[in-house]
Amino acid sequence: MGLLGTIMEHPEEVYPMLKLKMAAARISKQIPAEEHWAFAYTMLQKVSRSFALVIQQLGPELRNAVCVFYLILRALDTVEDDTSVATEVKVPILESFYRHLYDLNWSFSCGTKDYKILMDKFQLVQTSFLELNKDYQEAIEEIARRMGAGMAIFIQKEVETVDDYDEYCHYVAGLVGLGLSKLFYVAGLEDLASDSLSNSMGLFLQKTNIIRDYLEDINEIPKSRMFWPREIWSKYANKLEDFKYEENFEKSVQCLNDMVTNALIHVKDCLQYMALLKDQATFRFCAIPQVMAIGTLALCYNNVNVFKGVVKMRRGLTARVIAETNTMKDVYDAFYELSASLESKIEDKDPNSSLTRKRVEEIKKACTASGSITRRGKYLKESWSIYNSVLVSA
Ligand code: IN0
Repeated sequence: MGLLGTIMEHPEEVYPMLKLKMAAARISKQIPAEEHWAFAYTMLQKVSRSFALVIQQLGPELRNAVCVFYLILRALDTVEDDTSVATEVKVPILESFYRHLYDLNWSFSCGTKDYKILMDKFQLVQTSFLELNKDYQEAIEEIARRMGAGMAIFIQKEVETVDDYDEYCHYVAGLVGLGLSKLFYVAGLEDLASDSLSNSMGLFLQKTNIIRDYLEDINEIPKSRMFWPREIWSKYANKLEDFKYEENFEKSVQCLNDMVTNALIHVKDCLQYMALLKDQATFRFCAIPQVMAIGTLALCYNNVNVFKGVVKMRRGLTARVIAETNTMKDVYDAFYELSASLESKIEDKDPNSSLTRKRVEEIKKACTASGSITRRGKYLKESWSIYNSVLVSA
């Protein structure tokens, strides 16, 4: 939707969108002078626009550590994702990646577009990494080591069971949660969160991405990479590809709803993790992606468009989440309303309807038990309607 469309149909999104645009413009002018830090912050903006903005709001020391951590994880991801690199080459690189962080002569060219630039100029990321305090370096190194080892395992193995699915998501996202909790602790801003809650934060985000990206991942060239566990999809089809064909859409949506119901398991832990945060900037940094995730799940639930294109929240809605997620009360409001919106889409004929209802009720209860919900209904106004989402054809 263009600006004119937003003004006409969602006027309440106009101010947050302008605010976001201005913040983005301000930040793009604040690029540091030194070449390696300039590269790090420019890359960050290229690979993740709205996330870059939230990172920029962290204090300077933590901001540098998180920026470097993010780019190192993106580099690992680029190696893992590049289907044109042979397994025999890829596995040892993933396993030894953490050691190369200290070796300025190391490089490995792969990926495409911005990710190829990231890999080709990785030396600049390493130079930034080497300027961080030792405690930050050690935390990042440990996560890169464990994640690389886990990715190497799953290069050679499919996601069969729900346990495999949780294990894969632990390596690529749960460990990010453990690493970030450690960085917040080292910065002196937060108590050290438990591994289990930190892990859940990552799992909830990653499962949401895996659900939303079904079509993009299945159509991946030269070879599709799939993360939906066989234990779930085999209840609805013989092959995972079958879901993209119109004649199977009824089963496709049932499987989708099963996957969403599985992701909802993590919400209670995520709320608990966020409730324990003390620093305002750290809180926003953690909470914004979480609110986006529950919004995306509500949007994807029972939505056949997941199998026809990429289902995304409107840009204006994203701008509102960024502007209006400031306190734990905002988070409870958002989770309450967005899970209620998901609940309104549950149909009795869905094979998992009672389980989905039970999980949504638990989330709503966790939100109201906090006693801080006052403006109930805010998200249910027509303006927050998640149905007017963007459907980008894949
Ligand atoms: C992230 C996470 C992230 C942020 C804050 C706290 C976290 C706690 C535990 C685990 C992850 C946490 O957030 C980003 C969000 C992001 O990149 N959003 C994209 C939108 C999109 O659709 O991709 C954007 O462009 O804004 C995230 O998704 N991941 C991530 C990666 C590194 C770091 Cl340091 C933090 C990726 C993933 C796989 C979910 C962990």
